[in-house]
Amino acid sequence: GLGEHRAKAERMYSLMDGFLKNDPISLQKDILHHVEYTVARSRFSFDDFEAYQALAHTVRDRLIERWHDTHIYFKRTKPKRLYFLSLEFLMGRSLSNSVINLGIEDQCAEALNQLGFEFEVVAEQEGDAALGNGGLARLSACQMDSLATLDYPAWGYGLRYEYGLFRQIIVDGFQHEKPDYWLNFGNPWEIERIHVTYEVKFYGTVEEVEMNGEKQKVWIPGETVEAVAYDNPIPGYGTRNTINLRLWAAKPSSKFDLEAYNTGDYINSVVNRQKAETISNVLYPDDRSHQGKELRLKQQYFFVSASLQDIMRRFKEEHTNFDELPEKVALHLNDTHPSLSIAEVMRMLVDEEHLGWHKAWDIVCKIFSFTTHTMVTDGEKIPVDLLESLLPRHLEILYEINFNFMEELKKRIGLDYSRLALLSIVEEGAMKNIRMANLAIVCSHTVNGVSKLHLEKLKTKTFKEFYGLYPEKFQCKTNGVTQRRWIVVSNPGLRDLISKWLGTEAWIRDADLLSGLRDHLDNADFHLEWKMVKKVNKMRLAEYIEAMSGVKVSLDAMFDVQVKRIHEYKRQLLNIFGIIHRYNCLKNMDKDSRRKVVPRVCIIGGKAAPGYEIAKKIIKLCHAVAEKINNDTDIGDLLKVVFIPDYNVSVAELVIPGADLSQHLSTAGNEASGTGNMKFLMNGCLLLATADGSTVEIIEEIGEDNLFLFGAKVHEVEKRRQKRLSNLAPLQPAKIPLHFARVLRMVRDGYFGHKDYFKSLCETVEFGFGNDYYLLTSDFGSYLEAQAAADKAFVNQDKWTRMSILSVAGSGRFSSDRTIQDYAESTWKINPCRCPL
Ligand code: RUG
Repeated sequence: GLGEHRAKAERMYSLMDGFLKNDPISLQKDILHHVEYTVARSRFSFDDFEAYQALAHTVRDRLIERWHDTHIYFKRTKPKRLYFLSLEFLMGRSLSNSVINLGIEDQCAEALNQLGFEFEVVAEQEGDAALGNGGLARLSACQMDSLATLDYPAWGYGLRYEYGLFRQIIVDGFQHEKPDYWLNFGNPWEIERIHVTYEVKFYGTVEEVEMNGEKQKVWIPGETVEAVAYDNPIPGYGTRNTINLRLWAAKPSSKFDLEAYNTGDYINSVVNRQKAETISNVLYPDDRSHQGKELRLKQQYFFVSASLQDIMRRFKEEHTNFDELPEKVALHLNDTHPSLSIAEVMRMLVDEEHLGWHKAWDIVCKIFSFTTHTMVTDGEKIPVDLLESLLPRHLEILYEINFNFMEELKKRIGLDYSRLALLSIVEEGAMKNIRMANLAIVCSHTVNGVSKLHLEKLKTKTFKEFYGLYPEKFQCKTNGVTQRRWIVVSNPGLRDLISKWLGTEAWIRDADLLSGLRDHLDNADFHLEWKMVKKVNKMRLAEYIEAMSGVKVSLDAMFDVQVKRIHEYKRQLLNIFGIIHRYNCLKNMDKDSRRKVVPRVCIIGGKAAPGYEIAKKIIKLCHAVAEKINNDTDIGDLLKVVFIPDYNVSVAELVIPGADLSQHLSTAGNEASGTGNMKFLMNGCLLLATADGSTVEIIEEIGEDNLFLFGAKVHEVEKRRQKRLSNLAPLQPAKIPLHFARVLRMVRDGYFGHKDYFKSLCETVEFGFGNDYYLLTSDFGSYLEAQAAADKAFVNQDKWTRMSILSVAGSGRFSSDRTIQDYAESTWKINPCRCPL
């Protein structure tokens, strides 16, 4: 009985010698143990990489301990749980983040030191886990950190791609993509759960059978694949809570295809089985469109099906009645990618649990919430014929959901067919599609935008019709980033400085406390230390730049950075045109004027989706311009241009703290939120930006005077586009700003070489061709003015430092802790569940 169980537990506990200890000696012992028995190297001879592996396993042991305790505690207390479904997580490196969140960074550093290693060097050995494209995926990672830190009973679910986001190689200025087989050297941060597997089915037919006197639909699948769980512990900061990110990998089903084997087609049947593994092989490298690809749909369903089987199993272990599901389970759709979950839960409840349709639908509508991350109106769609073959039962369910929705709508709005067509989940036409966003909105109790501006656009444009129907569903959850990763891990100098002047480290859990920095705004010592921290970070970045590109840069120059995915709407081209203009100005200056110029290092980095030709041309142009300018001895240190290859999370951790100025140039109304702006803000870097996405809210916090704002506002953008289009004849050359025309002509006429190659790039901003959809022409003047204002401010270092301090002091609102708390309270309705020590 119970006594026996307790006695057994106590004996096991005494055998285990209590919890693992975190003093430097115990850590050293554990590191050496792992060198010898996990890495299988001699403890008398191991290198930095092996030291990393051994330390990672040492930390992992501690993570597992807390992770077990957290799960036992959750199991015992049975709180309502959040399941965060996302097809992408950009976790980056784990070592530094883990030791900081576990509170053992000094002890680990000392342990390594005594063994003759340096923590920073050892940590550098780790590769990035890049299971995502960009903003959305890194946001998921930040939010997992906040969920753990704030003690929420949450799990993340995603896919364990074997090839993460491609590695960007630059050859002769052109982007090439190399596969990122990130698991080559093993991954100590995951735990393979060979016993946690689920069958995921595809294809086949649907049949109707009689069951207990009632007609019932039965799906007879044609292919079965196995999903295996890989668990990734996510430690909170300042808490024992360590939550789980469960990623699924595809394996061939363990069931034999007996017929194929028996007919002697052994080789082919093994090859076919092996094909199953391809489902989770590779991440799609485009963050904007995945339309109509069968493998992508397979990935989505594979992930959805495995996650929901796991979630339902856990629910059924603890509860007996599905009526309790909404009180115990919150399912969050991170963008439309996991929206098939809706059809899958309906299928499970109706076909497998035999609940009536209406009861199942009632439950489903209470458990889902949805966040959209895009400004694009024409969202994700799945072709009906693809669904019909891959998931025939789900298609039927989607049709039924839509039929009921349309019937309900007709009662509400009458037979207004054009409105009905807009709202329908099924898009009619030559190619019939399922509109994933419409599905998610109809079924979710909450539809979240990722900034105020984004929500406004959702309400007034993208989902205007839906907003009219369900105004209460639409909410704003402005994005945030975790200060643990973006200050504590990446900028230790700033961390120490902030803690010293605030007299506390409490801001690491409560970012609002950063506002206390304003109290020292005029303190000369504080200014001095602040500038020193930036200088050290700039040195680090300068060394990296030299190592990567061979370009030597001056630390006195303003480090001006634009790092993000390459997209026309993000307007890296505007930046490059600005650089060319600056170069022209310098060339025309006399010696005296040149002496007054603020030297600049213009740093650009980012990946272009492999099939996105114009984005790839932007990268090439950046290199061509850099080559010209950097080799012009007449210009010297006054202007340098650097492209940082293979921009990823760990590169960001180096670049962001070293930046003086950062550029966020999206044409207003195109960036749903942006999170890079928040990371730079937290690192005391001034922003040069348009009033787009979350920048509008940054302005609310720090005031217009503390950043360099430019460009058309959202309400002006549409007018300018209309005006431009009404000029049916190509715009008169006289109407194109002179500076812009000159820069464009230089590129078009081959001043930077590759005249033919850049032709189509130039045409994107030319009238009569691409028509300058993103309004570079009309924003160029105000962009140059903002740049001039930045130069002017930089000359006055006192003013600049004040602006920098005010940026960090105003960044508290952009912590993902604030976002997550808001989601927890108003959307998911979950409570903290803190595991006791
Ligand atoms: O482009 C958006 C960013 O504006 C946003 O900050 C980020 C996180 O919400 O998500 C990005 N995003 C959007 N990434 N993928 C998509 C496609 O839906």
